Amino acid sequence: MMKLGLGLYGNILTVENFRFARQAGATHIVAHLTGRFTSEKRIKTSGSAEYGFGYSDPSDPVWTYEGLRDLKQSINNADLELAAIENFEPAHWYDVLLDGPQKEVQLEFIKNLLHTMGRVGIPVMGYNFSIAGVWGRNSGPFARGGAESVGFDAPAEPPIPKGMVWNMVYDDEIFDPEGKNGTIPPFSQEELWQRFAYFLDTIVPVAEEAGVRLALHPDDPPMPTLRGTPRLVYQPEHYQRVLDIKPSYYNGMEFCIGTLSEMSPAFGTGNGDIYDVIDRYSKTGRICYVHFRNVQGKVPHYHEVFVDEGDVDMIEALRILKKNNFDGVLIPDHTPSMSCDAPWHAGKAFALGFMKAVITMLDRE
Ligand SMILES: [Mn+2]
Repeated sequence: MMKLGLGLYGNILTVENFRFARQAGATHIVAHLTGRFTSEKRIKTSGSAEYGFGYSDPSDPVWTYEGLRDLKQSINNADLELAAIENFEPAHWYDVLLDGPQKEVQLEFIKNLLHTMGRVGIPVMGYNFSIAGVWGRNSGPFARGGAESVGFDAPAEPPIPKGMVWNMVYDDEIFDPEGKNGTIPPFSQEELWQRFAYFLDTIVPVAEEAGVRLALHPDDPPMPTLRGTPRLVYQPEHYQRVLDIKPSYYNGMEFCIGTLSEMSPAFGTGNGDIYDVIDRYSKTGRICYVHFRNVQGKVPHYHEVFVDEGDVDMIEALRILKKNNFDGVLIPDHTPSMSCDAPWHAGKAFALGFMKAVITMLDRE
């Protein structure tokens, strides 16, 4: 049976929001932990678009055994399960992505983290093996009724300044928004796949030992390159390559229907049929959990919209997942903000209500 979850970012992982999730019918939480720590450095680097999603602080105590244990406990206390953590802190693994001098030390950190998650009982680690990360989106009244949402419209792509990866600053000393201290040099797609294969070779055996599944999110937005750096999974067939590198239950997917729908056949060999893609990958048993999101358009021009007004028939998407016995967690991904006193909550509640109704309907059929 498919399970309903809600993704919550670090600073909104509150008891009140756990109750909100429960009230909307969710049984699971996905905790997005990066950049949640409000240190002095974070304050210094926030407030400017060039700093992207802000400062990634390696010393956030949530990444310790006690931190993760207490997080899980507070979620369990609200009668919810912690389904997954989402995303490594960029400050913890930038040289794994960049193939830099701290790579081996950082891989050791990740191994320890997975063991810690195993001890605490957190079954999934969602991540995104990406240099540019989520970047370049604009926002506007793109969804029904003029609801505020995000989109992508082929922006100019300045190179990434040193000290930044995944759209977050990890080194305040060298980061300069204008790139005066240098930018990340160009490298090839194959080089990126080599870095990724090395990561999987090193980490998947540890994930198996720890009982924690690795769940890779595709590149959002799924452009072949972004800011002069290659992207790993920007076509549906790239997921197959990910699965084949390490054929293990513990090497899985954070299956983002929105991002998959944004993928353009113009950049690959697929036919662009999202239902084929959902069918093919849900048959593998390697989907750890689903990002449930709908869009209009494909890269390099698309808008994120409400779940029931995008290009994908989301009822059909759920029907295919059920047919293939997917029994994991689905969370609403980004949702349009609705015009009221609680724009974020209303957007999530709308998506959760839709999902709950369709899942219930399919269970009855
Ligand atoms: Mn997503």
